[in-house]
Amino acid sequence: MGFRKLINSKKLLSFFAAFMLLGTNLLMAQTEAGGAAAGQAEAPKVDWTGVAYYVLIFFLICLGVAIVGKILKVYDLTLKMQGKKGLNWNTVMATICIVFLVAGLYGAYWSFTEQGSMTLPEAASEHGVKIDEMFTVTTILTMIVFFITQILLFTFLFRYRHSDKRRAHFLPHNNTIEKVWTIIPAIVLTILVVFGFFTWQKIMNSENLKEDINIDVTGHQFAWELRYPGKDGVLGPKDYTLVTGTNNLGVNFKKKASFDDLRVDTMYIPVNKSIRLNILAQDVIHSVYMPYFRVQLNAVPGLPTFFKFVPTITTAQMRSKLDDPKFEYTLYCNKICGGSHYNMQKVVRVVTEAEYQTWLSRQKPYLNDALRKELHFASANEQSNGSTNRLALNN
Ligand SMILES: [Cu+2]
Repeated sequence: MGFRKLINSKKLLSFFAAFMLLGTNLLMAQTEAGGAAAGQAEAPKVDWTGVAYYVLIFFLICLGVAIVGKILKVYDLTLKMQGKKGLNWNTVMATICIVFLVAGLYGAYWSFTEQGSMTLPEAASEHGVKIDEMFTVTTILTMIVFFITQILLFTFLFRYRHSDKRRAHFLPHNNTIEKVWTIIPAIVLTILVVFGFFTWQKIMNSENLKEDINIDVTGHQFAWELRYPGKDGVLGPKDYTLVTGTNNLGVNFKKKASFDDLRVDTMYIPVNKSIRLNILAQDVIHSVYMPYFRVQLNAVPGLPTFFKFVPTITTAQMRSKLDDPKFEYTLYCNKICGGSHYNMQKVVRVVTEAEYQTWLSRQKPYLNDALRKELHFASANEQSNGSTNRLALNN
């Protein structure tokens, strides 16, 4: 069979489409099950023997359908040879439609129960709960429409199958029907969009408050750099022309606010406090993604963005909720930003205020000895003697 013939074959194409649909569904369900069994830390494994088994079942079902079709065809021919009327293929097709409806509705139910938990984990932030509510309302509404339309479509196909005794009614145009199916979806969609708009405005239109904890998150190929303000609570300014191997964020140390800034490895954040992430990128577009907090915002070079959120569940509480002592919140990059993109992960720990303060007091300043040397600053000893501002600004 030539290639052109192959891709023009409707049977082959529909077979392939059905196979891909079922295959991806099964693979996703298995990956999820594997991941749940292996725990969060290990990569989910795909059980290929299981997949082969399901592929075989799929082929057997197809074979079964083909055999039933052939038997019906032979039965039809036998009836005709005996001078009888033969099979009513319209009734056969209409019955298949009902079978398809029942199987399809069960498939939708199966997909929800097997893969529903894969959508998003429990929200661990204030605005996350609101986002989830919006998702739930939208899903419920669309599912109601889905079930009603599918049931009507296939039942009508069955009920009004061709019959020699009945004439079809020709309906060229009906304004009432047009109005109903234009106005009702328009109202529903407007309500959804308006509620979405208010929720979005509430999340994004957040004022900057003094008590916000400012954290600088800078993405570069391939890591996230975290910078916390020191005792003054203010992050020092940055300038890309100051970027060097040691000062890889380009912090401007001519400004006093920069002196006590801290460079940290793990993002510690206190529970129930407002966190402001200042999101930056140094090379290509990255994206800050923290699924548990429903936080995702692009990190665009030259275009600083920020996102404010309030974490509500500590890491310890989430560990006991999930019954997983190794659980960690994670900050990912979810833009495919290059070869080692997967490396862009940071552990995020939500802790109590007291734990946060203890951790903060142990962090090292960004301005380390190597940086002092590079910038020709006064030595570390002199610094601790109180000569903080005695700088040789000749860099
Ligand atoms: Cu990235």
